[in-house]
Amino acid sequence: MRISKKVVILGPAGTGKTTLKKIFFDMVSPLELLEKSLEPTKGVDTNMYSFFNLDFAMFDLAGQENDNWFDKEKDIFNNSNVIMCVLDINSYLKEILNFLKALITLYNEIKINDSEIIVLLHKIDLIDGLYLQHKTKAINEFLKKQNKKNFKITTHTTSIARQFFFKTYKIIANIILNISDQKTLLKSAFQNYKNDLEIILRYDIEKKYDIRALFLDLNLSKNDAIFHLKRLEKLGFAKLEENQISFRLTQRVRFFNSGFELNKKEHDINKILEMFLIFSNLTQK
Ligand SMILES: Nc1nc2c(ncn2[C@@H]2O[C@H](COP(=O)(O)OP(=O)(O)OP(=O)(O)O)[C@@H](O)[C@H]2O)c(=O)[nH]1
Ligand SMILES: [Mg+2]
Repeated sequence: MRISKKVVILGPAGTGKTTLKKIFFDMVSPLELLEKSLEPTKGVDTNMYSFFNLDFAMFDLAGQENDNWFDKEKDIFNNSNVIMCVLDINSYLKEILNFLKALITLYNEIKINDSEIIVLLHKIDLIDGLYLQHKTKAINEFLKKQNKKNFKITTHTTSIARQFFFKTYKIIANIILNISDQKTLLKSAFQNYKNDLEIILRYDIEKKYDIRALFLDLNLSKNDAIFHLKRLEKLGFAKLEENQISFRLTQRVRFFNSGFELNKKEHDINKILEMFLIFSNLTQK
């Protein structure tokens, strides 16, 4: 049986909502989006995705039209299951708290029954670590006080910059997993992503390799090599070229690897393979 869900992304203008969606749901290159900004969203951008037996619609709202979303157009939140609120952690604390207050008021007013709120405190690459800690703590304490009805509200700190990309990748993977209600994925299913991880750790970025390298280095037959590379292509990590005789790893690998290298010891390899499984099964419809 298929299940359907609705996710609404909102937040003040320019906080990074569309960027996050494009990078993690549409696999667009983070480098591209850091270098060249997107146009501000107008109205609402809607995309449909599937993930195993889940179909979900994402409504990406224009920050410039928040007055409308909180008032005349609040029907947009009807039947939503997840409200993803993206805030720029570099904004004034007062502005952040006011936005959250308005959101909680709206939530209580229109009783978005089953919906949970996920707050992303975004652009942490632009803030000093200690200041980030203080600000996050203040926001969490504020939410605890405001949330008298105890609905589900969680906060995460995120960024698309290289040093935080891996951390954010993991957060978004968990969000997708939670939306789908598939709490744990079968271990056997992600074990076969070991080769994919091996490939992105082994080769240099943007250098062209013959796919026969995968036979020599990892003992993969031509068909298996193409299978793994196609999967990496879907994840945005590789590009097959010249009629599938050569490949290159993309800049996205550099973003992914930076965070990975930083905390290698802490990482549970199974968690990483599970992340690959999650994003490989996310498809835009
Ligand atoms: N430094 C930094 N910049 C970011 C990050 N994420 C997004 N940006 C930048 O933030 C700017 C705004 O991004 P958008 O995704 O268009 O913002 P939005 O929230 O969709 O804005 P509206 O559509 O107007 O509501 C762009 O210039 C992005 O490159 C981040 O993690 N760090
Ligand atoms: Mg936008």
